[in-house]
Amino acid sequence: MTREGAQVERVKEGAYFGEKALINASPRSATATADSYVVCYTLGRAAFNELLGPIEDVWRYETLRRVPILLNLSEQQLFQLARCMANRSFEAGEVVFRQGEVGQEFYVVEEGSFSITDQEGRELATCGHGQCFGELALLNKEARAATVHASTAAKVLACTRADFDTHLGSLAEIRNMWRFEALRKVPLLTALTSQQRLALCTAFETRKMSAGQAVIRKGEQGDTFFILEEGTCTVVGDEGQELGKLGPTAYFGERALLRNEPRAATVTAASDVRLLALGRDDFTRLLGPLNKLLQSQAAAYDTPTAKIKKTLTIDDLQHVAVLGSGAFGRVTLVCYEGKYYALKCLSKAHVVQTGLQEHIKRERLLMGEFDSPFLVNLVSSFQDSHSLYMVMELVQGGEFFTYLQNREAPLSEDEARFYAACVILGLEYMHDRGVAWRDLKPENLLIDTRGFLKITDFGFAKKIAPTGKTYTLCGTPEYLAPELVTQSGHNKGADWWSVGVLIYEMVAGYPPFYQEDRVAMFRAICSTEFKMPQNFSKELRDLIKRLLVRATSRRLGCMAGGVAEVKQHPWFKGFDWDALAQRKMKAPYVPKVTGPADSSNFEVSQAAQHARHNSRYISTGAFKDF
Ligand code: ISQ
Repeated sequence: MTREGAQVERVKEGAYFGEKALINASPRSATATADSYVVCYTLGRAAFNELLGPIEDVWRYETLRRVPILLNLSEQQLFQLARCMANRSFEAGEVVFRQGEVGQEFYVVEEGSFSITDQEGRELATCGHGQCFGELALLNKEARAATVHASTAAKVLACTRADFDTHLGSLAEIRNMWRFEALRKVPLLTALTSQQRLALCTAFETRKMSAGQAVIRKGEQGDTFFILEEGTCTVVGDEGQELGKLGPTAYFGERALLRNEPRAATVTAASDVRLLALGRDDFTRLLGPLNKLLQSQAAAYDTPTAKIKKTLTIDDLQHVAVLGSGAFGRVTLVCYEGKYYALKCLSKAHVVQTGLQEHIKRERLLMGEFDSPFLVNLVSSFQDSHSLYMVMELVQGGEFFTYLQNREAPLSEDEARFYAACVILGLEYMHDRGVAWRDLKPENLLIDTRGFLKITDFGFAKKIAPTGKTYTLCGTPEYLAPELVTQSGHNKGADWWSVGVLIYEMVAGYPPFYQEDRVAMFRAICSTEFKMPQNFSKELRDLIKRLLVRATSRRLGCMAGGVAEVKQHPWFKGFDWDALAQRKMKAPYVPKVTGPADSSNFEVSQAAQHARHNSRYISTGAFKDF
């Protein structure tokens, strides 16, 4: 497809085009030229209307069908909504509504993007195709909480409060539907059935708190369990020091309920927050099925991965063994108060020389926010005049890279599915928090003592607004997405490309675009078709074909269904995602670990490690000549 001679898109088998001119009754906005012999099916307006109804309604229905918060609506409700929604256009810069105004409409973005800002003009979020805004004022019968303006020329579908009520039932019901969707994202609740989650929606009460207010106080008797819906909270220690940050979907307060103990910590609102609160009776009644899980997680607070509260110095840690050394530091196994950890040590001089200050700062900040069984968690951090230190939970099974290298044959599809699923849950956790990882490769995956994978190394991870793009070149050549190679802007979608490369490599034994010559490899990533090995199943071929899609708008994981599109792909049919999330699954390989100080799975020659990391690592700004 070209516009004024420049290519705007390449359309392949299965794609459609030409709908815009039909919907808008406008001239064609681009020229479509066949690159090769092609066969197209065509449908005129009259036939379309006769068979499917007015194209405008069908088109709106198609947009609404992909809006996450409307996923629970029936087809009929969606069609009704599609019929009553009005098309609106906005010029770049035009304000849709301002903070404090009374809200009467909600909007679904069809084209372009919008910026959501606070009173001081700070951007809180952006909103693009398939996303919606303005619903909160309708749901909560409140004034608009922020100002929204179009950041590009944009089109939306708008729906009034009256239409909402008429076609979708009471707002209370919708609010629960919204909440039902939001609760799906809370990792703790993945084990609940939809029925149980629905019951929770009605039992939760919304509480709002202002920045600085204490939500729970250490020592108090606790009768409420909280899930953070919006904003951030800080866990505060005895001397007022920050022990951790909590973001949306984080929960707290369960320990006092489970153990009938006073609150173990103080949690204060770091920003204005909206919380879901559940009283003791409802907690026992509705979260009964999670009791075991909650008990074990509460117990886990006391295990080695619990944050170390004291500010450490290097002298507090006893050196045990070297686990690895990379381009800008080394990781050692250390002991502190009888427990074992991995210590990452980075030379300040080296960090400054290589200009990686920002990367390291970002890694430390993000790791401080993260807490997931599929990520290597940060326990403490400190610095001295020479070095920066990060104390992490110890993962003893070695690098996944070493495991793959030492095998005599590639993985079976069942084995690869397990490892891919661990990575997908780790990515889901990061993406839910607005973070793109951008450094997926087998070297950055560690095997824990039970055989599950954990993601490590967050130096390239970055917070990206949902529709935002970023342009830093980073990652490993074999795993680079084409939009990274061409530096045309990338977001979380680049991670889904890398998942495709990883799955391919696990089952084939080599990555899909591998070439000795790097420039040739980059060219291949951007332009060449790849071959699918004979032994790949039909489902695997389809999955890879959908992940290794050059256009991010059509790549699996990047569309409106998000990670669910990947998890629900036929290759994962029958895979028990809940069991994996709760780590109740048997791993295909369980490493040999003889005790808490055993470092033998990391015993790879140091020279080999150096060479490998150096060859795979690309620093910012390389390839200026490419
Ligand atoms: C072991 N455990 C946790 C993190 C690590 C990072 C690098 C190498 C080994 C590790």
